[in-house]
Amino acid sequence: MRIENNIILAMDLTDPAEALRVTGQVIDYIDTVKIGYPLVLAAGIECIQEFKEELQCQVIADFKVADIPETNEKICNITFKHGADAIIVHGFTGPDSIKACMDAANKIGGEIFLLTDMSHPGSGKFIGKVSEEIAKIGVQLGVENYVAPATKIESLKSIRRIVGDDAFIISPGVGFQGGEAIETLKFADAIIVGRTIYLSRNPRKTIKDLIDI
Ligand code: 3DU
Repeated sequence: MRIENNIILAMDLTDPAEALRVTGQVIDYIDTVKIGYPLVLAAGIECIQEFKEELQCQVIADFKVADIPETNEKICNITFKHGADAIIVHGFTGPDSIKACMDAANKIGGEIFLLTDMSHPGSGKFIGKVSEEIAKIGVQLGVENYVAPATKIESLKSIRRIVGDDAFIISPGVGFQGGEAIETLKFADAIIVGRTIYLSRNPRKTIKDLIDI
């Protein structure tokens, strides 16, 4: 996936009109928006298509899919049918659950991002302990896209080592969660930034400053 200026906007505002308005303010700097449960549960899954049509952007659906293979397949099918270009999938559920998402994506020409580790402090308790194994399973299955945390550079670095330079890594946690863009982009292909942009008094300036660093 090609991502303009290596920045993905995580649009987690829950007022649909406000979400579109704020994204519209920065859309000439970016071409990819991550939409997850906060906005989709507030606005309905149709908001994916609305963003794509109104803003001409790519949409990554952050649904952190984590169920049995049969249910994962259904979730992916519905998400892609509603226009998502890619979907984020948990890896801890194991290879069969991941594979079901890959198959659904391949059928429709969509992409999956495999979530290997998370950025919040509590992630060290469980997922952080198996993140390398998750990345290895991704490599075995032929997954091309990964999510790894900007707040844990050592984890991000080791996931890059495992998945290789040809894999595509996107990284959340820059800004509000404490991650730094420059350091993160040494190992990730794009950063995911939410509150720093959408809660800014001047989202255009904030995103421009991020691009210019
Ligand atoms: O902290 P921010 O507001 O910049 O938003 C980060 C986004 O990335 C947000 O949508 C969150 O749900 C998502 N995310 C993480 O922050 C950390 C992860 O490990 C995975 C996803």
